[in-house]
Amino acid sequence: MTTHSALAPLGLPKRLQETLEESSPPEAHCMAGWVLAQHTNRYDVCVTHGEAPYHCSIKATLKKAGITVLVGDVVWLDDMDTTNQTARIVGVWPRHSQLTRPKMANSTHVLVVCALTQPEFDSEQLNRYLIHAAIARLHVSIGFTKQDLQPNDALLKELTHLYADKLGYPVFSPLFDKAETYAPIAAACHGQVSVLAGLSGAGKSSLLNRLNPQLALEEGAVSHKLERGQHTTRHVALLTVAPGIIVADTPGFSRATFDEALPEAVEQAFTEFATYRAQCGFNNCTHVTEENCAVQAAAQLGNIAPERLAHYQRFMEEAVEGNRTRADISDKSEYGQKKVDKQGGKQAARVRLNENLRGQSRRQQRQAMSQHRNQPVEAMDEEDGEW
Ligand SMILES: Nc1nc2c(ncn2[C@@H]2O[C@H](COP(=O)(O)OP(=O)(O)OP(=O)(O)O)[C@@H](O)[C@H]2O)c(=O)[nH]1
Ligand SMILES: [Mg+2]
Ligand SMILES: [Zn+2]
Repeated sequence: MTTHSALAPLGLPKRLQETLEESSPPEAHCMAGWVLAQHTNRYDVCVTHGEAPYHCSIKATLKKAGITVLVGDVVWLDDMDTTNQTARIVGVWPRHSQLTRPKMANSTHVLVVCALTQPEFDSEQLNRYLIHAAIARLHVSIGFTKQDLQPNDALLKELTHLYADKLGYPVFSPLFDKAETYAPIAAACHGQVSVLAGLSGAGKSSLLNRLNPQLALEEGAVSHKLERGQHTTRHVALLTVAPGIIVADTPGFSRATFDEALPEAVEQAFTEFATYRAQCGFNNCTHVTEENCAVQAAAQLGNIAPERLAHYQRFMEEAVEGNRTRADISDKSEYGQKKVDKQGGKQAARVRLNENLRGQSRRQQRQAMSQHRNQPVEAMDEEDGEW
């Protein structure tokens, strides 16, 4: 048995499995493991499918170098103590994907869980999760929960029309008391490494409990007064829900901003703009204040949902502002400003991106590149306080 073949039955994403098979450990005795859960500075790492995970710390030099470990990472383990089931993470494999909201490495699919009520339906939050997933280039589906608590189904119809019929997302709306209505969600998650995203109280853990009651994940009541969940799930954890169905339950969160995203990545993630952007007056139009903007015109005619355009403009503002304030961006002054060219004509805001790295934030790009070269990277913020 090789150091990593024991992980195969776990269901690692295929591309990651292939990378592992081509790789060799830093020391011959190191074992590969998959990070299943994070508890502040401790990680549960699975080395052999079906066996208890190792409780792991991170090697100090990795920490010093600012290398982060996320749930979903494949890591090299050293100092394995089989009596106490502990080990030390001494290396992290380059990620095939990285989602910042929620934080997760190597997932392939995001299931956005969105309540129609309790907590109150919030289309901006929904779009925030969808756009974050699109920027990370992951498959995305939407699960609308609590339709049994919603007195009429007009909202669900309207949402299905927009998100499924017009935007093409797989949309699920299971009935809480009918377990069989959750089967299409199981089918969508099969063969993927999925991660749930949604507000606290949206019904993420309950959805997994419906898929497999044996998981017995804790569910929290939604406060009627505040219409808010109680942050019942505290940590990201990868769970085998059924054979071939691996899903990360995550803590609910609302602060899914775009200050770390690249403006062009935000623009590209609104796929409904694709038909129109070529007809904009400026070939680098940002669809915010420019004249002769075909995207804004399409929204006025109702061909693009006006609310989606409004959300796009808000997200774009966050991305532009985030880029502007980052010291390491040389062309920051070009974002979000109208420029005048040599002939005196107006030119729209310029948004530049390295084609190969489009879709990732600069920090993610640096981390990915540095990990490939085994070089230190800038530490990522620890945002655990939010959860
Ligand atoms: N009636 C009804 N209740 C639901 C539905 N989905 C979830 N709930 C309830 O909503 C509450 C919150 O559900 P959770 O699964 O804990 O929500 P969560 O998204 O995991 O929340 P956090 O862990 O705080 O992020 C629980 O009391 C669930 O039983 C649904 O479709 N219908
Ligand atoms: Mg939960
Ligand atoms: Zn435009």
